[in-house]
Amino acid sequence: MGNFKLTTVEEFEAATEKLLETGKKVGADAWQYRAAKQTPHCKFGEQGVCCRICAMGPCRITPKAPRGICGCDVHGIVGRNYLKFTAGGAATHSDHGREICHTLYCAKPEGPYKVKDPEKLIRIAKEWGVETEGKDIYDLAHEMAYLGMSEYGKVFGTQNFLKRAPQHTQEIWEREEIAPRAIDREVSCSLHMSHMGCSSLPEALIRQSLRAGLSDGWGGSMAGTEFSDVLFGTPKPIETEANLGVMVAENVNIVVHGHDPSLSEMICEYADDPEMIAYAKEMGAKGITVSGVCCTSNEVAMRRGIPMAGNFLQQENVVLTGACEAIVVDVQCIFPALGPLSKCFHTKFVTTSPIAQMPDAEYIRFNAETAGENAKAIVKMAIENFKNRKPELVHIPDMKQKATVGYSVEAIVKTLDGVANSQVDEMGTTKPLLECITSGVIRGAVAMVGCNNPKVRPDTAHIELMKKMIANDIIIIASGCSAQAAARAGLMDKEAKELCGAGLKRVCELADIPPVLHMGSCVDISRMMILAAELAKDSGLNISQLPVVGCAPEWMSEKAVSIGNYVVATGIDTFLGVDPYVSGSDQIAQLLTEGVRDWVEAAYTVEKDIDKLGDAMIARIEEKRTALGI
Ligand code: MSK
Repeated sequence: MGNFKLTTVEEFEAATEKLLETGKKVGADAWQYRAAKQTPHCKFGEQGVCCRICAMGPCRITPKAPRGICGCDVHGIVGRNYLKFTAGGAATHSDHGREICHTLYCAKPEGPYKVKDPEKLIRIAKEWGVETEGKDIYDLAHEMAYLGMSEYGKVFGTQNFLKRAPQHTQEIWEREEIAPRAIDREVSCSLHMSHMGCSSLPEALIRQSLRAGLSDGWGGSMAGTEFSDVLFGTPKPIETEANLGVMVAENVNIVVHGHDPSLSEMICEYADDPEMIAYAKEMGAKGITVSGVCCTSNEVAMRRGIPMAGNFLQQENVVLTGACEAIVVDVQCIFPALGPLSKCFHTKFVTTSPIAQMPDAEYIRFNAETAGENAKAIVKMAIENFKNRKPELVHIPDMKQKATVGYSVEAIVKTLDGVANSQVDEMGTTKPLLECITSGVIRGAVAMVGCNNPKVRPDTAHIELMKKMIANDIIIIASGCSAQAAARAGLMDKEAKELCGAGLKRVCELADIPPVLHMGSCVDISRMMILAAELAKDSGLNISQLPVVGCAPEWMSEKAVSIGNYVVATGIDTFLGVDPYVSGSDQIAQLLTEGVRDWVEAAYTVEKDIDKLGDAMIARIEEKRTALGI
């Protein structure tokens, strides 16, 4: 095993403690203190039984008051809240996808945005029935971008990407009337249905929750992923590092945070510019280090090997190092706390999107047409801020791990197929992976996704569950903050094969992969759907028969609920470690954990005990194997 050693959660926590001490010296607030002040949480909110969708209330359901003023019962209230939550998540991911389509629409041969994967663009165009022969690649890019944006408001029909699903899955979606139509329509329809005086029937509300989720996973998120690959390149395995120790004390540190690679790609581009590096040296630094937080970090790690400083609950820590010249954000999962926190240090908190504007920030509006100038201005601002550091506050925890990232579906297929030069216009085959699964060398796969949540000891659930799975020969594909937890712990180091059961260890050695495969950001959970679809098609099985489950043990955002809905609606059992505010209605809880199985062949399991959650996932995988006789 050489010098390989996982970084433990205790070590993460010790590093955080030290940073919080720095914070105390400058009067900084932190999520740890705010979480303590916010607990215990409101029970009505936790159970989902508070209704404030009209101005007659707010109403909250108790044994003495079993109905709201309009007469809605607890099941209608919990169901409507769940649907609204889903709509928020679907809208968010999908709007990200729309922005990416717009960036593609602005792509030009002279840049700053170019088409980096023309083969993938042609492949998608053919799928969508668009003529590609003899077309200039930029004309095709603009045509596809326009069509991509049209998916959001298409008048008739369902999402183009649904055809990627196996026939059986498509039939389920049609039969159950959950095949998503226009993406915006599903979000809009969800808000309509959950308006005062519309749906209060649990089945109708949950059915629409699945449909809105599908409009995200097989619509907006898939557009975000696929067209990001066209623009910035389809990820391939690449080496990087993870944890706060990737920040370099002698350098100008720029931290990118958020989700949309249109911004972070440009920041990386200009931070690499010799003119900017020379300027940084002139200002007294040795160079420029860009690192990332949250999903934007996953995006640039997968394509450029940019190191990952941390995940969701580490975002304040990067500022607390005292060595962050600028934290540059776009959209989603950004703490408004970064504004006041940055004021305690020299850090510039730079917001860039009209979608995510916050107090105490420097707002540099970023858009695709002026991306180059905007990125240059931000990098320059960070460099000029280096001289304002307070050396006595600088402390970067000396901890980082090696990670191999960049496992897109294309990369997984190519790596496991061992075909170095497979045809670029084809997906290739998942048969080698299937053989590993059917022979039992690998027992199954878990898609580990989602955030951190102060309700769960941060990262523990992700890391402990992954360790348990790989020890049981279950391979992990990971995305979002779950992927970063794995990378920071060392589970994406190829040496982590030593923690695997004999079967998975052998596969890791033969294919030269880590046991936890980094599949990207939150929108990239659409990659997992494509992988499941390909596995089903190549095996002749239904997706729900595959020994594959999804898991979000520390989730917190609306997006995560939307994701959960599309993963379940795709036929994949999904395991949650945090309750989605539905415990107040036994009918809604029953539907989500059992009832939807009759519609889509999968359902949720909610279990807060991490050990039991892991056991339940293994049991489900083994159940599916037994049913297949393998
Ligand atoms: S960033 S949604 S905290 S995974 Fe995509 Fe992480 Fe969750 Fe945000």
